[in-house]
Amino acid sequence: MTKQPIGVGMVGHAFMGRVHSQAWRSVGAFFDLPVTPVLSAVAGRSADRVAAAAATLGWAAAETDWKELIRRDDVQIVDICTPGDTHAEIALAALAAGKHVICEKPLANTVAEAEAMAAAAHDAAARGVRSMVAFNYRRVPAIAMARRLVADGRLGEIRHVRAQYLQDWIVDPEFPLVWRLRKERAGSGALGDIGAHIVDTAQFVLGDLLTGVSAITETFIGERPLAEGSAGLSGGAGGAERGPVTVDDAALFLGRFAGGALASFEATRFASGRKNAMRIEVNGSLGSLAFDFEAMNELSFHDHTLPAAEAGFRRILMTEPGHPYAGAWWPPGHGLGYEHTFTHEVKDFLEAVAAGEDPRPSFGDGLRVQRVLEAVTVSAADGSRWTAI
Ligand code: 4PW
Repeated sequence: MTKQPIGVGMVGHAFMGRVHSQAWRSVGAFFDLPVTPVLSAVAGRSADRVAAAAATLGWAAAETDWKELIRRDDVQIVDICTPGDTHAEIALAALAAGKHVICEKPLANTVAEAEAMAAAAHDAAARGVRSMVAFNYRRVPAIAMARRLVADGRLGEIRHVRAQYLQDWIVDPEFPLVWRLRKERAGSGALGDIGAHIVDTAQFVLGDLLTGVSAITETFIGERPLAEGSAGLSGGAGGAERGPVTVDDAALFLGRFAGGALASFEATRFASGRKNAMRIEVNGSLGSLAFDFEAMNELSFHDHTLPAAEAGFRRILMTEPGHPYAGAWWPPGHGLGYEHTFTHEVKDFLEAVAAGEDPRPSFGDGLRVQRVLEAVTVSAADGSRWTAI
């Protein structure tokens, strides 16, 4: 049976645009979807670069103005893969034009922008227009499994959450001042870029919300060489001139969940040797679980109801057909990678759009994360004062 095509238009074609393109291209080959995504057009500021990206990444057309992309009749979904300073304007315009929107994280650079986006998304949903914020780690099989174990009561009462996101790509003081290190583009540093992921992941796994935080943040390297056309995490050349780093290099905070769990969070780009260690450990009255993205196909689980002599953390390989998403891919033991989390994300998004349902995480979920980020910033600026969310 021929499936209804649905046109996608993507804004931005750097790191996130490349990984989203891969997801849109491959999702229909692995999941039996109610609709078929068509890679209609990609938008970018430079005509040469966006044309090259369209050819390489598989988009049928290229636009140099995202407003033109939104206007296209062959675009029903707008996928926002740009830095945070443009999210609100693009998302609001797309929703107003009746286009479904998937937007990279963090949802926005400020709470005010996120509020406007969540309100517009709420209104649009009443008109059948859907939106989602791209917290892709929810779609790691082990993270989805962790949520399932908590929801099924296998961990009992949740007492502790320990979440970390550790990277090391700016340890070198000569690493250039890329957009992720500039507040006017990124909103914040490690806090919004990677701290947002562990806040969302912890709230997702627990099915609970943070109610307050106490934080410290630090910028270890105050000045860096100005970037010369750098591509983000991979750096690129730095010029002779220097400029100020205007975001945090690291953000650490304590938090309290509504359900009573105590949490600690650590987001840093200065954990030398740690490349993309997105980790979470949850301890409950009946058991514990632990995950590290650097071994993303594994989930560790301790069943505290077993006799002490038999209990202890055991490693579960997340590649069985019964594990979330895993059955669509390879035979047991053959593992998934970073890119699959985005394929799962667009799969869930397309299914929700086709079913006329609101996908999660919603812009409202993104706003709640934004409020946590804001509370962390306020607390850190005020001697770690306890700050309610
Ligand atoms: O979303 C995050 C990015 O902005 C990712 O999870 C990792 O950190 C990879 O790049 C950055």
